[in-house]
Amino acid sequence: MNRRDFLITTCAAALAPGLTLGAPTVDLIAEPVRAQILPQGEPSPPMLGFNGSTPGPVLRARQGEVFHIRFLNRIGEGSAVHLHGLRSDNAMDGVPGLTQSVVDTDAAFAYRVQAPDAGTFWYHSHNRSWEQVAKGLYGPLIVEELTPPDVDHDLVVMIDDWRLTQAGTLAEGFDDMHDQAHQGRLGNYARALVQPNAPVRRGDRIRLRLINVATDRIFPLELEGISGKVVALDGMPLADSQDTSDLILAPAQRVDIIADVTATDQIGFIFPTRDGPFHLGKVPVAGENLSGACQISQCCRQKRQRSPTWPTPFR
Ligand SMILES: [Cu+2]
Repeated sequence: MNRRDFLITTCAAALAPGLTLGAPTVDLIAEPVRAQILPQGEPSPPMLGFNGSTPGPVLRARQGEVFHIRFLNRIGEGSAVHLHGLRSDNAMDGVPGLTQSVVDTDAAFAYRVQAPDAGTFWYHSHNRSWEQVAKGLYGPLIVEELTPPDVDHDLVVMIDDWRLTQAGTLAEGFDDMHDQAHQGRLGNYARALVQPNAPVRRGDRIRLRLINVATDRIFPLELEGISGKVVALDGMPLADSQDTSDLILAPAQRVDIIADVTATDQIGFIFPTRDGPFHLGKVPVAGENLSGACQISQCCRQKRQRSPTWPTPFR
């Protein structure tokens, strides 16, 4: 993270709209894309994505439901889709050379999955992943509880870093031996991408689904503007919720938080660095939820029936 990166003001960036899984089959098309990971007005480098964007669309399934994904590979080399963290039939786990053959370019593969567990997962290429994931072949996979916790917003937050050139394109050299000897490729620019990209209100209760999709970077993370608890880690519910301080997300890790919005302007996702706090992204806050605000100020007009304890969201 250099000084120039630190000084770049992050702007709100959206993930692609969601796709509901189930019947009928959903098409997931891996293809070259251009991505505005830098602020508006800066270059949008050529990358890889699903259905026209990186990250790919938020895939949402219901716990226990069977869903079908038709993967179409148009990236110009072999690939496959791994459903990270999800218990599934081995043949549907998307790991070329282990659970299936690589899907050649212009070929397709049909995934049929039944998701036994609710939680926050993600999908990504599992072929030459140090390059294909670093170029953007990933997206969120959400399995919703049959009775989801009572929240006003369910927000997916994907955190990544990229190694960019001064011209704002992705640096080449993915097979660099120096990187591989040092456990992988660290980026020099990082962001948190939020979906949906819409304001919340002070007093709203939100669920945050944080996903670290970086191939190599461990993110310590500070959250501004909310008060709540960690309720699940890596798609697994916690028997006892935990504080949201001292969060650390290693590559591929997920953290689910249920919290009330205390800020009046924005929720901030802060990456503390030796050079100071780096603002990865934000959720704008506009207006006030008076029923929700009583969770904070104990003064309420239209008190909503809500559990006084932090709900455990799974099973
Ligand atoms: Cu994975």
